[in-house]
Amino acid sequence: MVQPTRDDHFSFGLWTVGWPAADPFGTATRPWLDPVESVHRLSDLGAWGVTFHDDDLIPFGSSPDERARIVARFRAALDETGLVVPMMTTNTFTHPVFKDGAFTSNDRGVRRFALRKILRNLDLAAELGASTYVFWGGREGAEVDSGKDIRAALDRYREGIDTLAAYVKEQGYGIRFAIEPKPNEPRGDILLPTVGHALAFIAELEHGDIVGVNPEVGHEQMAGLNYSAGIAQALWAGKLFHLDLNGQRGIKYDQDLIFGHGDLINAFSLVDLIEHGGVGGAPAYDGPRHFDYKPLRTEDVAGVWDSAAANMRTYLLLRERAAAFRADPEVQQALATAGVAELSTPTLNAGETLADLAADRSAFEDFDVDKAGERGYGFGRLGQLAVEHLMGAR
Ligand code: 3MF
Ligand code: MG
Ligand code: MG
Ligand code: MG
Repeated sequence: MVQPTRDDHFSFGLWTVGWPAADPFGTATRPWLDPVESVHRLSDLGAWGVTFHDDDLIPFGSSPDERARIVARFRAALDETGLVVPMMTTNTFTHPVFKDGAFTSNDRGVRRFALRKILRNLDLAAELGASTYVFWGGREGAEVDSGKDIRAALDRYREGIDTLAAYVKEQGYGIRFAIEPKPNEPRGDILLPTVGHALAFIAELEHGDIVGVNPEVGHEQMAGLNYSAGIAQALWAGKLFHLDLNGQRGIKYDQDLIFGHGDLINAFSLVDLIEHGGVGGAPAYDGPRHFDYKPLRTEDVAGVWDSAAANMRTYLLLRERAAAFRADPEVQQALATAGVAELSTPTLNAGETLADLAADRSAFEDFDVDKAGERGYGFGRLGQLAVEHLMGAR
């Protein structure tokens, strides 16, 4: 039951297990990891997919010949293992050329170069069968308010995304875009800092129909927000195209811990939501369960694979715990006491007008506000039941 299988749709970024663990204060603690080895190891662990930035696979500046050779070798590993590439993305943050952004660099030449870099990788994404293309704009932002015209930056962001989305439609690639919000790091302030900002931006796009979000646990929590609530709003908007699972402990730098190694209660509610939040308790999200974490800098190569397995194991354990929570009659009783299902009933009756409501004495004149104000919702009891299931105490 806690053994991952392909049906679980677990995927990992090449940059996660492949992180050599250089940080702003120290050099790498682990050797370069061959992406082909990552494909084999992830497959052996029961993962289903692998994702990557162009430069994770093909070093920046490779010649066309080198690029073709690297891609052919990678593709052979995919064929051998059966691993799929559900998502791809572009590195528009490492090279110094992107230090002021890609879509939103003040330097127009940089913006044009970025479009070309993304375009080339989009063609590869289509070739490899990726269905989602992620945009994380880590350098799209500023530290000095007067140095960036935010409205012009958003115009250029929109221009970039719309231009590429139109291209994907013309080519018939069937790829959807997913914007990954993050409040800060590496820029002091990043554009589209939260799920809410990204959804508002998407509403302004010409080709917003194929653009959704890729929310990351740690990124929302860095902004002090509730990740599973953000995921619920993305689902409500029909925009949850992908997600990045990991762990974060509070409002600080982006920790990229193993999934669950942060706010475990929120990880539980997230798994409960995506596995049981659909109609009749069906999954609310059927896309990849994608991990964007970093093996701790203290780990050796064996620790890398232990931590990769840990992400999947934690997810599966939470899925088991969430199923037990849903099946528990006491939980069902607590949900009823809290009136959770009642919120799905529209506030007005079918066909009822505001005039009808105004004429309904039971809604106002005869409504017992004191009694309604005395009601206990029992949310605390419900929360405790969740914690007890999470702890394996029930
Ligand atoms: C940074 C991230 C990114 C994105 C990736 C897009 C390097 O905090 O989370 O990882 O996830 O660029 O998929
Ligand atoms: Mg991140
Ligand atoms: Mg992170
Ligand atoms: Mg991420």
